[in-house]
Amino acid sequence: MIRTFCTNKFRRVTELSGSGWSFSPLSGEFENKTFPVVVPCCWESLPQFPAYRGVGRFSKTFRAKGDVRLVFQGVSHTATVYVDGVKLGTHYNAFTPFEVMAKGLPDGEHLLEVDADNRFSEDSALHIPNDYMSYGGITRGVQLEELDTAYISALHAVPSKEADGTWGVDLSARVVNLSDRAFEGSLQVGLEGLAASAWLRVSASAGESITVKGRIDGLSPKIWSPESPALYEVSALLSGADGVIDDLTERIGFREFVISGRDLLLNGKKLRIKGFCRHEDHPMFGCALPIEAIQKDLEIIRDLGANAVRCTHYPNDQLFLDLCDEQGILVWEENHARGLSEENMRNPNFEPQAEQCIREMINAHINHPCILIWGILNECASETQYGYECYKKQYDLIRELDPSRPRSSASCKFATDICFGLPEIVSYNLYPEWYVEKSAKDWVDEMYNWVQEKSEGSGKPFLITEIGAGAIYGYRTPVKCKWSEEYQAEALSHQIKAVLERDGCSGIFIWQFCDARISFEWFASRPRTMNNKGVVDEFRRPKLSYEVVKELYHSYDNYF
Ligand code: ADA
Repeated sequence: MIRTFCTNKFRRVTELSGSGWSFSPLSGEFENKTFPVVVPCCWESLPQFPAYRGVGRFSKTFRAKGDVRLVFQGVSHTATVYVDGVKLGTHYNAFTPFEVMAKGLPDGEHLLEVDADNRFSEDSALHIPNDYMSYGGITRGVQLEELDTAYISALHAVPSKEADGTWGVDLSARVVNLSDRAFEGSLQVGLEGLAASAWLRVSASAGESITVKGRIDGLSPKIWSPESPALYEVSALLSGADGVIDDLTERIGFREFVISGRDLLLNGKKLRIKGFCRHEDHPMFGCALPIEAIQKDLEIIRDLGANAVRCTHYPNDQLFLDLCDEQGILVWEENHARGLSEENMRNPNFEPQAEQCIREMINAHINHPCILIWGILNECASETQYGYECYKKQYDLIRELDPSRPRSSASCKFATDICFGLPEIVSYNLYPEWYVEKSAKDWVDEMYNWVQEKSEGSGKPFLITEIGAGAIYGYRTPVKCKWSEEYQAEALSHQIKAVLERDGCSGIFIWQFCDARISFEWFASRPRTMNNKGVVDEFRRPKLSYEVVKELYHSYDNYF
């Protein structure tokens, strides 16, 4: 499963996720031995490869003919794709989708081979030993598309509210002409259930990709909100001289998310964010969670009284975002980065890889109404001038690609951060009563006041994007010392109250939803080679803090 709804009724699409794949490591004890696997697959979830760092080859045969597009939702972390032994393309970063084209395939059976590489090196500026795991494998869905002479490679539909209370949708479609002749045609874009459509002319020279834009106005749709997440399908039909040759359906929601002084207004109401930071991580699946496992996480998150999830620290699977759209769960999504120093950011691969991630994230996810905020560069070098230049470039890129959403970045640079003048929202990761021996109230107040009195973030909406404490599941002691479940429950109680009672603070994301695996090459002092700050453990077993968080979160409304 790639999406939770049907994206193509005309285009010939075959899902390649599922069985029929074989996996073979290209080095180590089992070199070139083959293992039957189901894709998506992290090889670390296979009994023989819990800690394999290297290149693994996934192979599968398929039947098709003509111009074939292979779309990968995620390969971790560097992919090289071959069809019938011919290299078609490569891609860096586990967390964004990419495609390769096999042109002019003869009718019949073909061999697809995908080499996934999860090694660390200077070539990889974002996947580095870290407080999360860089897995290996084809970690999200794969689909094969047999295309006609031209196709719609992206369809963006961004709603906006007019002064008179009606709504419009800005349309932008990318059309690729695969043929060696000019393409003349049209794009019919319809909004299901709203009896509205637009007709756009398409004219592309041989082999050209073009973007056509349009707008539909005067709409009176149902509004998307956490309480009532109304969704609408936007369907585009591409026609040439001989009729329809391609189609693509996307899904949107009509909601207004704006900033008013220090406040975040969702559909005109002052929003209170009560969230969790969540890694895509599971002991049975690695980062390749099936939709059933994702849904279980969302059911627990809703049971805890949360209304939001921060995708830490990378773009998430479309399936997760589709479910959040359908269930009214608010999302902060961010590009891939965690804790990069200025030295890390000076890796010549850093800026191109970080900017590619932003482009691919926004191109793939711009239509999701659940995404309220675009984040960048979690806890990177926002205290240095070099870091400031990188932050500015990335904020500017987000503004260019999607002017409809506010931007922010989770900082741990406390009173040395020099980047708060750049984003619309100021965000801090604070760990009072864990890393910082101060009371939650004192530390939250101290940083809030510093921002208002000494930074360029004064008067902007203020979020706590991480706060929490560690607990080893099952470690209980009347001593209530750190790592005990009792200590975590007490610390979170202080932290949640300190944040949600802080005047001027618009919300909180607890670090973190569940315990998650870390790179074994990283922080040796992490017990169990895990980040143990989950409110549930990696198997989603609740810790003592679960009921404390649940009672507190439910006691605060979604709106001030
Ligand atoms: C940082 C970081 C998180 C996690 C957390 C922790 O805030 O952003 O990824 O590492 O610290 O558990 O210490």
